[in-house]
Amino acid sequence: MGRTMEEHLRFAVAYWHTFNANGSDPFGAATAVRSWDSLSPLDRAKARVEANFELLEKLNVPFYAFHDVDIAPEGATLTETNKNLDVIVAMLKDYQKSTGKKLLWNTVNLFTNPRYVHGASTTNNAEVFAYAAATLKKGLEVGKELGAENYVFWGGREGYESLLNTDMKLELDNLARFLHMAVDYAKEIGFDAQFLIEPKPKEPSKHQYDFDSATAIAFLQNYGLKDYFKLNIEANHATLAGHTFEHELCTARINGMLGSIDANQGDMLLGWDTDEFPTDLAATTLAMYEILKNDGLGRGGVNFDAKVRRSSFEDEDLFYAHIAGMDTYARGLKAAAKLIEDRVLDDIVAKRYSSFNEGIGADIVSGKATLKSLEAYALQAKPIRNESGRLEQLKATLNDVIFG
Ligand code: GLO
Ligand code: NI
Ligand code: NI
Ligand code: NI
Repeated sequence: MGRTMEEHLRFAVAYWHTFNANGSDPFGAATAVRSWDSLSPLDRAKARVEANFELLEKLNVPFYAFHDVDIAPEGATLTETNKNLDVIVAMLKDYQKSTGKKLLWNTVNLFTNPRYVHGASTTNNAEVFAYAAATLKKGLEVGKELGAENYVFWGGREGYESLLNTDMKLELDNLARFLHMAVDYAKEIGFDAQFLIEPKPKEPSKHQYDFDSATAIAFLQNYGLKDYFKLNIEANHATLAGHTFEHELCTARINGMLGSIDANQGDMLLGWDTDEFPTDLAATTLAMYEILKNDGLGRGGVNFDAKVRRSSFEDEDLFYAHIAGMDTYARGLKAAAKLIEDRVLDDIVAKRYSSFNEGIGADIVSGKATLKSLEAYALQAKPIRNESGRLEQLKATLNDVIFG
């Protein structure tokens, strides 16, 4: 609380969904035509840098985010790939300096290249692990060079298809080793970004190791990594896991692990990560409610991990999409602030749990109660009548606050 809307809504544009996405899907070719389509890969990458900063400038968005492969073409060897990266990173650095735009987070793509067919750090092949580690090392160096405020680990193919041929224990141990190496190297080179794990279930592997917030938190805790990471929660990943966005945010928040968000929304009728721009005001209100309860996202932000539909392929659509997304979050923030200010939910929640404030309830909360003392209480208790949850009242009030 006490922050400006800009401080609460540190918007970021996702490089991979703006200029790298072109409307292709498994059944259809690209629909978007770009001015750089006929250029060589490196020249195309340079043209995209210019377009990226033009978009940030015109939208008045302060941050952007990318994977290594979004900004520069992969070469035939690691050396060549790193050389391409150096050229583009130098260019991005100049643009950051002259425009004041910043990098919310970067990451490396450890899922598209066929070498990652069985995963990256959770692969069965030690050579693939080594290549992924070398790629991660470069990603951390790039992040440091560009002053990234966060660094994201989405476990693209960190999961498995079948237990019949999988050593789950070794794969999880290796994932932890990989993350420990990242923590150590970041310390070594003085890269002080907040590390973020982005949980996601089901896609692309059948069993993703970072299924949801609770699973990721338990993993980090088991392997002594909890102090070095927070979570980047994506709305569409939450719904794929069978949760609401606010459930995932709340789980992260109450564990002190809420770091940043990937803002988008899924489609109720489609069972995959459709990455639509957020336009559901009730959903952004409840999300911003959790974020305000968290006292904001700190160094994190609101990254639009969202793409325009393939039937909307004019350059202009990119602007409308981001504007709609930002408006939906700004209105959600206002409504959430009002919910807190008027104690709409807080009062009812406090009343619902008030029995824990005194008597036997206070004994339970303080740890004084035992099964024996509780039995003694229950033996002489009168018939119990529970408090009403007041859910219908809350829903009516919520509509009022959101829609006026
Ligand atoms: C995929 C993820 C992905 C991540 C980002 C980090 O579903 O949402 O887009 O946000 O790429 O790798
Ligand atoms: Ni994402
Ligand atoms: Ni996603
Ligand atoms: Ni997504």
